[in-house]
Amino acid sequence: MTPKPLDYESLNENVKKVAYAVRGELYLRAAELQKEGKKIIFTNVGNPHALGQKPLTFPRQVVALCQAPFLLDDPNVGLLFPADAISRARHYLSMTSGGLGAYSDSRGLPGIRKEVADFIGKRDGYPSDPELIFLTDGASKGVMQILNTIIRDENDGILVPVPQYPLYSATISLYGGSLVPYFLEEEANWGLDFYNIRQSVAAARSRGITVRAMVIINPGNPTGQCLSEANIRELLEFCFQENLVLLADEVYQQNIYQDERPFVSARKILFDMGPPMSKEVQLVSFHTVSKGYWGECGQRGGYFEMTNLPSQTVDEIYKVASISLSPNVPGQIFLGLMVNPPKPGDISYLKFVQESKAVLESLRRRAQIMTDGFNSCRNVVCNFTEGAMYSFPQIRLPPKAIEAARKAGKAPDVFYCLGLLEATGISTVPGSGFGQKEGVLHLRTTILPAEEDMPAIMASFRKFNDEFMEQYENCRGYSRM
Ligand code: DCS
Repeated sequence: MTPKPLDYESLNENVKKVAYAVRGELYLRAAELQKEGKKIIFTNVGNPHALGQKPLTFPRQVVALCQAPFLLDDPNVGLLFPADAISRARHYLSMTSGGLGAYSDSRGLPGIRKEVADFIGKRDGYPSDPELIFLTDGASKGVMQILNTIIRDENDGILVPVPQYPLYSATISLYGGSLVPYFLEEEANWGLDFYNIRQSVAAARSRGITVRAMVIINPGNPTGQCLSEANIRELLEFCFQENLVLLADEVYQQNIYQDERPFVSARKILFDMGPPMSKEVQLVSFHTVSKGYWGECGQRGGYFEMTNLPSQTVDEIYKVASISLSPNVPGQIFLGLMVNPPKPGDISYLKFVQESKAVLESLRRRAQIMTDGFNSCRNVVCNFTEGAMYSFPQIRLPPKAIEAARKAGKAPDVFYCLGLLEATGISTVPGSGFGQKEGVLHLRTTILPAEEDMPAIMASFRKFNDEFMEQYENCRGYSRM
């Protein structure tokens, strides 16, 4: 019988090929266990509010007023909302043509794109052009749109760090391109090794792949490293020499937990380098309201900024964005608030600073508790989470555990993570979901559980790990060569 168009066997093969581990087998099992009444600690997704982080007051006040503009006409509005929230809500509403219920321009509201440009200009010390900034439903949609614009067929290659956040591998599969991996060096704190990157490019070229773009995630997901300025400079030189567009995923730019390497954008370093590079290297940078001390994942606000792209290309990207009509408008307002928060002297300033600092300082302490906790466990080693929201410990499994996994028909890291989930309710993502060197096993957890729950979570992890190692350990050594 001829299959129908939406029968599984006749689907687009690219759709079937997509793998996205953050909501994969482990997540599905965790959801099942939760339904059966087991308490699950969802550390598989960087979703801060789901783990109890409270929203910042000021942005929610502004968006509440934008959503319910009749409150602005209520004589008691001043009793419920501070004057700066009221005036900011009026400011954003005046940018729309009909409030939050109306589509905006497909690139986003011009007034908010201007606020983003001001933020970038101030951050980098080089002015930014709002015409080259597009607002998106979270950074994901921007990344997908740019990859779609770059990938022509399976011979187009995208250099992606390994381990990587699977948005990249999944989207490259979906659009039918080729992922060209470059390994981050765990022993060098997940830094870049250009010898190895050049080898990856040469190997891809020998297979007939045209390498067209390079992705960096800084600070890293799942690896948590903050790249040094020197590393980024070298990376930009590499893109210049090899004619690659750099896709700079900088969504964790506020999440920094060490003082030696503050966040510096790829764009700033590119402009610092001056011509010819500053005029030649094509760069697209991504940011979001989902991370930082905002953690407003559900609002779906993000942007990308394009540097050195010709106007004809920008027009094509605009045309494709127009197919979806408009990014969601409340998300755009969150983005406006993120790039233009209360200033010293504003009524809401002190409260805003207090709330945002408390989130970041707690994340910094949690990063330390987690790293120390993992490093105190048998057969576990873990680099310090310098930034972002994750810990990515290496788990050295005894050969007997690997054998048991093989018998169970599971990858060894999946086997370990499933055991952890069943025993403790801690829902993690196996390292294989992000890519890892052959025979070296990891898991990823977020550092997001509430600080007061952290010691108990780490104790429960340690207990599981001790028992697991006890069960499978023998004298023949570990999985790592
Ligand atoms: N880029 C990176 C590196 C990310 O980690 C994420 C989300 C995104 C982009 C997309 O974010 P938004 O679309 O929400 O802006 N990180 C996922 C993760 O690893 N866990 O949770 C979400």
